[in-house]
Amino acid sequence: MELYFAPMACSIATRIALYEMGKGDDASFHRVTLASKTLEDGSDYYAINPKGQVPALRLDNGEILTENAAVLQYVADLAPEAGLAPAYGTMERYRLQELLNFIGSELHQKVLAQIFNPFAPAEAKAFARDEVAPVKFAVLAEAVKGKAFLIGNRFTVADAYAFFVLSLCPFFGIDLGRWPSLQTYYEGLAARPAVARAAAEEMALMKPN
Ligand SMILES: N[C@@H](CCC(=O)N[C@@H](CS)C(=O)NCC(=O)O)C(=O)O
Repeated sequence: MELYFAPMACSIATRIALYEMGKGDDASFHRVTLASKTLEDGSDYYAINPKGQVPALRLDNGEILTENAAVLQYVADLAPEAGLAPAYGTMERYRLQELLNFIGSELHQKVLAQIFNPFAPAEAKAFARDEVAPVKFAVLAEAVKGKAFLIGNRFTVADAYAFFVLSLCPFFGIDLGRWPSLQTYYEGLAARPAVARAAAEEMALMKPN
């Protein structure tokens, strides 16, 4: 299994999932430079993933799987005993899919990706930060009120994806302090050894040599 990632991009959720499951050593990690769509050897990343985005996961049979919601569930299902995704066919599994889609489409793409996009006009960024974010993040804040995890009392891949989104907020002008439940939830996730390890490793890759 090979994970194509960019440091501190949403692909960190898959790294976190692998570490949580104790399967970090079963994967190799290939760094992608998203600006140039190249790998470290200079080769064309579009040849791996025509979408030019991370994450992409090369499975042991050579197939490439993309899209966070699919990649995270695939990885979680490699070790069901780790509990990173509720069992297929259960209502909780649909809740997981509901959350992965909400985090991906509403928080990641409609808010963070807009603020991050260097080509987005200032008005679009301000709208995402000041109008959309408060409404969408309030939903997540409500979902974790008095809880350490989004689903039941176990860490799932939805928490891994939420960690990515929340970790960017302070850099994108979104103050988590306005939602105490989100702040507490985020701090709890950040303190998990697997999450802290993934974040430390990827932060180190962002430092200029
Ligand atoms: N729909 C994709 C979106 C993934 C995504 O937005 N990845 C970002 C990094 S966090 C990316 O690769 N951006 C570069 C680009 O879109 O060209 C998914 O859910 O996996």
